[in-house]
Amino acid sequence: MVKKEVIDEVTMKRALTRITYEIIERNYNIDQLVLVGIKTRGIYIARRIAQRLQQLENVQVPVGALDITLYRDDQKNLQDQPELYGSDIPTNLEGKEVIVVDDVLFTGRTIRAALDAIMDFGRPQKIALAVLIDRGHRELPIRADFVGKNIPTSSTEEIIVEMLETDGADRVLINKK
Ligand code: 3GP
Ligand code: 5GP
Ligand code: MG
Repeated sequence: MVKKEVIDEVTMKRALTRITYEIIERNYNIDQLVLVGIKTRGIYIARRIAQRLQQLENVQVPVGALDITLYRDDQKNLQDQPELYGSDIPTNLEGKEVIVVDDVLFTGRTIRAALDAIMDFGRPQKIALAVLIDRGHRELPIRADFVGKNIPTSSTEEIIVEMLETDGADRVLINKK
């Protein structure tokens, strides 16, 4: 196994700052904006984007959380249908402009499940997707509106996302098996 660092702390900071500027440029109705992070690291990324929106635009954007579990030990055990566990959405999403945030976009099935879950909280005006890493291999017609870095992978490679909140460091590694 060979692990190679593909994003360091400074690069991650810059990528999240750039995504925040892109969100601002996209002319969202910032009063209606809600960020929804997907379990663990997607939630941390959403919180960091919200922090930057506060610093840059002086707005407090609510951050919600979705817990979608794929139940997998390795690539071969990928379940077709990710299961929804818990969610903590701070506000009714009716008419809101929602940005779903995740660490890694892979097959797209997690995001499809997230879209389903979000609709249970009301009908948003629009939904976009922000991810730190797009590693390719989509199995559904889903793409991200905001991407930190595209990292084309083979199906045996794995992206390891480390974040200060859980892993004591901010960096992304690629694990070539
Ligand atoms: P996350 O909860 O921060 O997204 O799926 C549980 C964790 O395992 C995830 O953390 C994810 O980052 C990590 N992980 C690493 N490789 C994979 C993978 O191939 N599939 C899934 N679902 N998670 C992976
Ligand atoms: P998808 O549903 O698009 O196949 O996978 C997206 C989810 O699975 C993300 O939330 C992510 O946590 C996880 N995932 C899939 N592949 C990887 C990977 O290579 N590395 C990491 N860290 N997470 C992955
Ligand atoms: Mg994830």
